[in-house]
Amino acid sequence: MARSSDDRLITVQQHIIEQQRAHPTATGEFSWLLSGITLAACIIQAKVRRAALLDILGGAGSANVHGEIQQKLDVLANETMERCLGFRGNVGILASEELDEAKIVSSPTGTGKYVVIYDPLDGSSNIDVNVSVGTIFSIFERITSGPITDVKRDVLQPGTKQIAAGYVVYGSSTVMCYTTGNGVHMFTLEPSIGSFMLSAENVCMPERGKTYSVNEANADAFPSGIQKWLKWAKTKEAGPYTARYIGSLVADFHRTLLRGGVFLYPRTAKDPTGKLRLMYEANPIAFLAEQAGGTASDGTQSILEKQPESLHERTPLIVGSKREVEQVLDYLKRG
Ligand code: P6P
Repeated sequence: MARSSDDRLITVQQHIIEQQRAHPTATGEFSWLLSGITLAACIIQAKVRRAALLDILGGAGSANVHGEIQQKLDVLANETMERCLGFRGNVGILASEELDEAKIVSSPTGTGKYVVIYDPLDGSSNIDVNVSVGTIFSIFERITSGPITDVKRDVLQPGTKQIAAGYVVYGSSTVMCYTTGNGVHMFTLEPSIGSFMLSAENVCMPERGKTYSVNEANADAFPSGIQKWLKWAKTKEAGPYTARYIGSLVADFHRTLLRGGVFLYPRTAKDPTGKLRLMYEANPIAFLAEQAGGTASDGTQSILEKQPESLHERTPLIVGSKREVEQVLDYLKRG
């Protein structure tokens, strides 16, 4: 994994502009959009870090579209993302885990060409026990032009059409990881100046790992191929693997991206189509995984190839090093 040299103090904004140069057709307005996300991340992390002191832990007394109790920080993070992205002028549609429907962003300069779909604070149920949480985002260009009349057409695009994706993990440090289809790059927040500084460029996921990450409490409902792979992974012949499961997608994937191995959230008795959402969890994670040399599947097809039917649809997710994911898929094929 290439690392930035100490003498190259590069902020995420500088890096995005450099990335734009690699895309001759791109305009600076994409950098302007991504800087809205970094601003939101700075605001959210400041609240997450002091949550217990601000009386913003716990439930907000409301439920989201999935019937899940919204944490106060879910609502705050969602409002922050809307405020930071809604006035950039080039965002036409915002869609969030916390909003029932996608939202058309009206702007004085007409209708923005970008669609931003995000989970403002994934893993929020872990906040009260100080476990890492994260913000996940996926960016598309609208298919239609001019006034927005067909939101579904602009939003429900397959993951292969993403022009950028990333996450911010609020962990022992705050790290932003993004791709525009030209490699995966990581930036660590320097709190003293409020800037995300380049900390890892062109991140490559190891070909294989020694860790699997799954909530084995649900194992009885897993497809038999996955149960058999997990049984094999515990054998001496396999290595054996070690198990790591944080229960926060961004944290579990961040480790998988850096160390290799496989993260699995298969269908379960409670979530027969999988728990994780395609548009703002699986798709951005899959884009990053593939850009880093890994891969992501729902067990039968590539995550990025899936044609979404609805904004909040769920999917099984198997993501990580090529070797492990392909092995799991092979076990699934054999049943
Ligand atoms: P479980 C968090 O609630 C989340 O959506 C993901 O961040 C995480 O990977 C998953 O759910 C954990 O689910 O059922 O293992 O608690």
